[in-house]
Amino acid sequence: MPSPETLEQRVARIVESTPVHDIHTHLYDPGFGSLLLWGIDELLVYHYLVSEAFRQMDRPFDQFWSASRSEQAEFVWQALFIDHSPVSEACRGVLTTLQAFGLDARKQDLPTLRTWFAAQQPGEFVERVLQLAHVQSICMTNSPFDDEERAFWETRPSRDSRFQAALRIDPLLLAWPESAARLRSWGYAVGNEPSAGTADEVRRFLADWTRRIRSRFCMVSLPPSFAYPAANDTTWLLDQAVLPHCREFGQPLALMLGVKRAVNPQLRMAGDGVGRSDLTALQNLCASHPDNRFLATCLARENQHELVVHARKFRNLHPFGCWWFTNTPQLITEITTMRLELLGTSFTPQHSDARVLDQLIYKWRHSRAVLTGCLTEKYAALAVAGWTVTEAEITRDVAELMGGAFDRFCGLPAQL
Ligand code: HDL
Ligand code: ZN
Repeated sequence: MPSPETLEQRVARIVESTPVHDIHTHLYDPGFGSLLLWGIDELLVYHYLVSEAFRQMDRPFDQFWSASRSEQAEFVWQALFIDHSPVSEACRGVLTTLQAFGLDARKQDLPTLRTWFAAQQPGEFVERVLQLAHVQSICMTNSPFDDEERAFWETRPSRDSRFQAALRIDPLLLAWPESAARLRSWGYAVGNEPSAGTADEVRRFLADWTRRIRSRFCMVSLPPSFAYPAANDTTWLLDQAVLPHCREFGQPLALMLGVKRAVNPQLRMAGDGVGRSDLTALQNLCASHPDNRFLATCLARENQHELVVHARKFRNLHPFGCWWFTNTPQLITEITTMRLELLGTSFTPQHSDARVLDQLIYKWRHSRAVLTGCLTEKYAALAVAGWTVTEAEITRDVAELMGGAFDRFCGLPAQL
C-alpha cells in the first residue's frame, strides 16, 4: 500500500505538471532561423558563464573574443567545469539541461556532446525542449532598433503562435534624439524637440510595430538613475507617446529597473551591472497614470521589498520575475516568499530570460523547485490555521502564478 502523498509531493506534482507562460526571454520564433540559439556551445558561451569564466582565467579579453565560438566554449568548460566545481547557478543549469537530455557530462567530453547536439533536428529539438521544460508559450524580446532582427520582420516570417512578441523600446526612451534620426530614416516625421506632431509620429511608429509583430506589451530596461517625472526626453516620450499608445492598444508597459549597462565593456554582453533604483519613479508612474498598467521587475535585491509594497498600493502594478542577478535559488526563495506574504498570488514569480533555447529546461526546473518549496510552506501554515487547501485550489493558484495572473493583467492577446 503506497504511503499517502505528502503536501510537498502534491504541490511538486502540480507545479511540475502546470505548463508555464514564460513572459520574458531573448529567444526567437524558430522561423527566425539563426537568431534562435541552441546547443552546447551556445549554452557554454552564455554571458553569465563568460563573466564567471574570466574570473578563473588569466586569458586576455581580446584573445577570448577573437577565438571561435567552440574555442570560447572550450575555455569556459575548462575553467568552470574541469578546473573548478561548477557550483554557480549558471553552471548547474548547463548540467541540469544535459542531464534532461540523458547526457552524462562526467563521461561525455565536449566533442562527444557536440556530436549529439549536431545530430538533433532543429524542429524536433524545439518541440523536445518545450516539452521537457513544460513551457506552453514564451514572450520574445523584439527590438525594431536591432538591424538583424528588423530585417527578419521585413520578410513577414510565418509565426509559431507559441512565440509571442514584446516590443522592446530602450533606444526610443533612453537615446533620444539619436533614435529620432532612426525613426526619420524609417519614414516617421519626428523632430528632435517635443511637439504634438512628433508625439503623433512616435505613436504611429509604436502602432505600426505593435501590429507588425503582434506584440503583447511594450518593454524597456532602465538605469538606476531613472527618475519620473523629470525634465527630459524620457518623461516627455512616456507621457505624450508611449503611455497613450499602451492605453490605445490596451497593453501594459513592462519596466525592468536597475541595470547599469557596460560597467565593464571588455566583457561585452556580460559587462552590465546592477544599481539600486529610486522606486519613487515607479510610484509616480502608477499614481499619475491610473489607466495604464505596469509590469515591473527590479535587478537590485535592495529594491525587492519596496517593489512589493508599491504593488500593494497600486493594483495597476504587477511585479514579475527574479531578474538576472536575482535568479538564484537563495534570492528566488527570498523574493517569492516576500511576494506571497504581501501580495498573495497576484504576481508572476518568474521569467527565464533565456537566450539559448535549451536553457528553458534548467531555468524552469530550478525555479519550479523553489516555487514548490515556497508554496508548500505557505499551504502548511494555512493548514495550521485550520485552512487545508484542496487539490483544485492548489491547481488554480499554480496556474495563476505560471502565467494566468499575467494573462489577466495583460488582457488576452490582442487580435491585432
Ligand atoms: O535587458 C534585459 O532584458 C536583460 O535581461 C539583458 O538582456 C541581460 O543581458 C540578460 O540576458 N539577463 O538575463
Ligand atoms: Zn532580458
